[in-house]
Amino acid sequence: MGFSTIAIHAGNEPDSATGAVSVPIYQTSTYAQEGLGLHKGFEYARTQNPTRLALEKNIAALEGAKYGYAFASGMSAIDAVLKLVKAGDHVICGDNTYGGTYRLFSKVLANYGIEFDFVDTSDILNVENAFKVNTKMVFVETPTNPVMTVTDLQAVSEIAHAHGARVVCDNTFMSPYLQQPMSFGVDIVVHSTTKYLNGHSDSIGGFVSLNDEEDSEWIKFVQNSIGAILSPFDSFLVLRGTKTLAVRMQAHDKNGRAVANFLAEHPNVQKVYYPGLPAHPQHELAKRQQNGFGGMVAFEMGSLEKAKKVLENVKLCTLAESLGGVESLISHPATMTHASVPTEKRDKLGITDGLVRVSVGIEDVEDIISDLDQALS
Ligand code: P1T
Repeated sequence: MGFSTIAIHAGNEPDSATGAVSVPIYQTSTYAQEGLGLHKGFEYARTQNPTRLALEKNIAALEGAKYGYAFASGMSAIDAVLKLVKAGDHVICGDNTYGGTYRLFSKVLANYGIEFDFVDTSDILNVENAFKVNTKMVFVETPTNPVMTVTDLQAVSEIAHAHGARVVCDNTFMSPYLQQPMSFGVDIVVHSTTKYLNGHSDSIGGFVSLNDEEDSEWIKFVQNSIGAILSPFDSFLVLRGTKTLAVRMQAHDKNGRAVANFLAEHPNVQKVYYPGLPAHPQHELAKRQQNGFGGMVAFEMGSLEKAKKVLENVKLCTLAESLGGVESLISHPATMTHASVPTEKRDKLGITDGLVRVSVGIEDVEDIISDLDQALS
């Protein structure tokens, strides 16, 4: 079956009680049991909820995975995946990830005896050289937030598997429509469903997809034990969102390319970060690995003052954190999404005070471009 058919139908069977075509919001905390140990597979809503279950089947199918679990946020999904490693284990992580991921790893999980090394995974030699005897996981984001560096998922998977380590890919920026990490050997895919999967900037959520049965049982156990579950209402919203994922991503991709090309030609813009541009260092890899380039674009203005002028003069684009919604958002990574990354590290990565990030929405692209144009000039 094709992607859109799966998006619309997987997990979306008519409701068994009423025939409702749209999966109902099962807003309940618990379920009546007919007798001791006699129930319909639902005991308590932290453990099981039919709306969440429908979404779990849906996104797992979109990622080509056997199992899927929905969490209260992207961060709680990532945290659950990191519960697959223990004190004394070593994790290799891309040096540019969402700032919150870096914060979770370096400021929280490092306190529990998990060792992290942050390397530029776009150069496979860095990954190879970072392995230690205790390396159990490689965590990559591709393209990265916000400088859009692309990592070769197949090469990383081959090296990691040769060392007996799992590969985790944060697929938030691409969505399963534009990138299928498991087809390159990735073991676990995580998402902030807050972004493209939900697509309407009205829900916070996260997702873990995987194929290994033992790891899947553990993630399910962690989901229930810690309880960072996605609510029934949010599950409904994301399930509704994924039905239009393909058409939205086509529109984000089209608009993203147009905005990146416009910015690349603009005299006031010093540099554009977008894998769809031939000048991008991993353009060829992105063409091979992705089914498009998406709607995330970052650009360098040269100074905080110039960046500020753009950020404060846009009218259609909204100055806000987050991404992946139908509306265009503009942000300043250094002080917003990546404020928790130390300044020297930010400078090294290119997350300068002059860097501006746009989540290109699906408005009419001429309107987005003319808004950026007037703000730039
Ligand atoms: O916000 P939350 O749903 O917890 O997701 C965290 C997260 C994980 N992974 C990536 C690649 C992300 O971009 C995010 C969240 N990012 C933003 C809020 C942002 O504006 O970049």
